Amino acid sequence: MIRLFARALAVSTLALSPLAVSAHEAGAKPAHGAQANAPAGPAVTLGTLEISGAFTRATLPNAPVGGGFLTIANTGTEADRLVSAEAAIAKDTQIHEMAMEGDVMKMRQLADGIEIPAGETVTLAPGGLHIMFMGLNTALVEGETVPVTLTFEKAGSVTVDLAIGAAAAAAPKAMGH
Ligand SMILES: [Cu+2]
Repeated sequence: MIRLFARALAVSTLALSPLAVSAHEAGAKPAHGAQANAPAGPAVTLGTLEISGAFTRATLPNAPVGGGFLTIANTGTEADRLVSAEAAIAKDTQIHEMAMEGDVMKMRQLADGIEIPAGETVTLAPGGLHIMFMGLNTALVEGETVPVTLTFEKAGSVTVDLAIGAAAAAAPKAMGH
């Protein structure tokens, strides 16, 4: 068992660029119980969208990338779409997903963004959908917050404060709802 697990880790590490591994390492590990829950930024309402549980993780001073996580509930009767994200902390902010391709965990940019179906809730969380900060200008310090502007196809734009949790923080407890 242990040997199989070690091999799976090695394979997934190879499949990702070295930059990506540092940001996603904790999310890709199944050792969920060992992680502390992250604090969450204040919930924000934009039209029929409710955005909550926004957090990111502390990084080392020269870390090249970081991930942003939050929950978007669409209480309306029409689908919307998260089309882009912007943050001053990074040279480029993208929308990504991590997914298994065969036995390998891979990350890719979602050029069309993420659909938020009517009446549904979409969660961006470690190991799955996420906002990716490429080329961090600054270290992310636990206890501080990071403003990120989200743009939706119909609802427009809103700025959300991501609470910075511990380096290996799991999703805030409230995200399970
Ligand atoms: Cu990513």
